[in-house]
Amino acid sequence: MPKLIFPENFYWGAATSAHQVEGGNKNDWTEWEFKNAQRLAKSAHKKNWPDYIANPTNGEFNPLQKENYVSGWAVDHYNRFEEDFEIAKNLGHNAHRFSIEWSRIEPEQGKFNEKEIEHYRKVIEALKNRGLEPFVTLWHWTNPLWLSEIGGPKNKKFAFYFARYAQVIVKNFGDLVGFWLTINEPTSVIANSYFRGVWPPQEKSFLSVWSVYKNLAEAHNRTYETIHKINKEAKVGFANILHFNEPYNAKSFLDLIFSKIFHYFSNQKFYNLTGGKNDFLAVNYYFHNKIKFPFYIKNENKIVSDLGWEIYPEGIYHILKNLAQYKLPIYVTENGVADSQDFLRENFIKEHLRYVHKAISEGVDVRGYFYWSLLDNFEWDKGFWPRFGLVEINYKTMERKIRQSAEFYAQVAKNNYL
Ligand code: IFM
Repeated sequence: MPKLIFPENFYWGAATSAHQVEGGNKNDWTEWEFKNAQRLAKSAHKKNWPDYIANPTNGEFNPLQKENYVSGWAVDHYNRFEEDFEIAKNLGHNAHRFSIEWSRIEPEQGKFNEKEIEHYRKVIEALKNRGLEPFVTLWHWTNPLWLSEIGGPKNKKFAFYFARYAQVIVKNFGDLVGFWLTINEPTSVIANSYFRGVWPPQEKSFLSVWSVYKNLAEAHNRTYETIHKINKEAKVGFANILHFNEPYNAKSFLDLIFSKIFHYFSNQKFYNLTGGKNDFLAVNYYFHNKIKFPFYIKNENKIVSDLGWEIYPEGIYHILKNLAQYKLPIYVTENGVADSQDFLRENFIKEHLRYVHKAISEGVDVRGYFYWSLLDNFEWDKGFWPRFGLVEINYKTMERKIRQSAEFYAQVAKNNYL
């Protein structure tokens, strides 16, 4: 393969989110985990798990244990962020995406915790001191308890509360942060929390779906203005999970129509609601869907992750090509694989980057790539067993071990070529 050189000043990094790595949080997810861990472990018994997942050799979390489903101390990143950023720096990263935990900053409505603000200042400084550009997410799904008690993102005043919290953050860190992501993957929350009813607050309601689309978009739009009032130079966007959707049978009218409807709701609608208030586009890419009427998503690929997710690197190319129409800089803010054995990860990264490069070579303005995730972490309702990290975590000792695929990615990042 010829050398694939990436643009100058390309950002190479990895991403995390507060609830998944910090540990010691107290929010709507932690409450839900305590109430649902037993049920989740019980329903895992209905599945046939490969031995390496049901009985991991290190004796750590498996899907059949209820402890797997409680985030608890997560990977103790709250206390070990310096160590983790040192690893990222040594792996050649020059950027890092992380999120601020709203429930720490505003544990009671309208009362902002100076100590936690100070904590995140240290986090941001720790990145900057190591030459890592911070990409800061303001909402990666978790809500303070006072907010979830009044409906979370369903509450009509959600946008007001969110912009108020964002203002506090940006006033404090506006001098240090150039890239802000308001909302992470709005459609993941809409689909899983309000349509399929599998995440808190486990609703299945079209009315809720509708109001959450509206309120999250309004939260983004208000916050876009708020951030720019404080810092004109700041770049603001939201992280959109984009699926590459195709009809299962291209000749079937119904498959075609349904794939277009699915595409609209999963990829397009939220963007339209933000009405151009984006300084860049942030793409999280994981899925290729073949849509078969009635709404059946067929996954045919033989190579799948530990979570059974299809690996389809070409999809990222089609998505990036499609985004070129908006004429905005693009960052891939998540792309990763659950692979506890580290069998697939190197090739996963290589192939996705090959397609990112193809898009760039055809004129698409992609300026960065963030692997999901820097560390193994708490994968929401699946718990700890899926392992996405470049760095393996021993959950008993919290020891960090760099995976071989991380060394491969480090070479790409250091060389700026594949
Ligand atoms: O772990 C999640 C992350 O929080 C959001 N994007 C997808 C990842 C993998 O499921």
